[in-house]
Amino acid sequence: MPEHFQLLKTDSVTAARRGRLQTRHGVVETPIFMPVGTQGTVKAITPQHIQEIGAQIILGNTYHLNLRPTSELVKELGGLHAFMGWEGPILTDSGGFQVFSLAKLRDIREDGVAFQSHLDGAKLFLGPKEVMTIQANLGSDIAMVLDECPPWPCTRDECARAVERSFRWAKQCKEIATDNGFLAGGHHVFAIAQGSTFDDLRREAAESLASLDLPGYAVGGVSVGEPEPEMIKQVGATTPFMPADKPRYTMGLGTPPQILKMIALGVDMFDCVLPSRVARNGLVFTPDGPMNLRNEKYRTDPRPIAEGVTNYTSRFSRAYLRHLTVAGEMLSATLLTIHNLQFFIELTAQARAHIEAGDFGAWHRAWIARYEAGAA
Ligand code: PRF
Repeated sequence: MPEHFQLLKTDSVTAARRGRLQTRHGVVETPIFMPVGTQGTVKAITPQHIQEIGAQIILGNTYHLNLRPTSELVKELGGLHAFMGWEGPILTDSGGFQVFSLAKLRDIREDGVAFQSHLDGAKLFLGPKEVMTIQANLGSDIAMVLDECPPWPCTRDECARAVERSFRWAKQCKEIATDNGFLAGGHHVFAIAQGSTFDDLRREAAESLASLDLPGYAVGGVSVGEPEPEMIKQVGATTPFMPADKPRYTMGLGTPPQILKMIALGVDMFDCVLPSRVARNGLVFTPDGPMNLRNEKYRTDPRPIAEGVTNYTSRFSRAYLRHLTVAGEMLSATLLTIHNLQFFIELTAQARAHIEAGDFGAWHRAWIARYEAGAA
């Protein structure tokens, strides 16, 4: 058992796991939802709120932070934790995926990705060396390797090439993180298994990456446009071949039911912009499905967002929150972000409690049934 990750319990009915991950900035109890802080801020809330909603770890992003303000400046100012005033663990994505989705004129080569900044068109390049140096400059607790996420749908040949290249890049990232003392300093590096919709390529990706013996492993290339059953199938085709004694992370997922289904497949870590992004548009999550506060029917509603859901925002009425949202007040974004992120974080806390209690299987099915009945 590696000393940075303890597997405390595995569910007997599903593949759900209860674990504990040690980082340089503290312990993360898994399964866990991680709020996204792409630009060195979880949009609309302060680090004090991040702590108060129960977040144990947040995300940052190589692509964005290196374009602006640059990782060199962040390093000069003491690293990302000091720069943004967050003392807990930070996981950073490597940037390749954001190049594919944001940058102009990208060119994937064997040594990395050449692209033009979406901000000013500057010609830039990210290879294994660059992404590991940037993440070391940021002082990331968990750095992701550079990977190639093939589009959905893609041909088997395209996908096989992306899997092979992602393996080579992962291996180079590990070598760089070994040579520059990043791994020895207690920072973690996680590899990313691609493979699109091809089960055998997913297995090959997971098994070959496992041989690198890295501190953690991620499932990449899911939730890129494929239908939900396909997404769940892809995660289920990957997790059985990932090392059981290392943390597992699916990148960029999902809705509350999707998160519970992934936990049942043995995933430990999640991040998604969904709760914070839709909060800025007046959409909030409840145990009975999502709720659009802009709806006229809440104009005079004195009740909190959801009975039985207690957080800072629950002291305000639906009517007040609707008013703030319709009036375009900034406080709406803050209050609804607090509600949604705490909802996702508490969902994973409940999952942890039910894995410990031994009734996760029945609990997660009932939770999803109620949510979907309300959403219908
Ligand atoms: N790779 C990386 N980051 C990601 C993804 C990926 O495949 C995804 C896909 N769901 C989101 N973020 N490096």
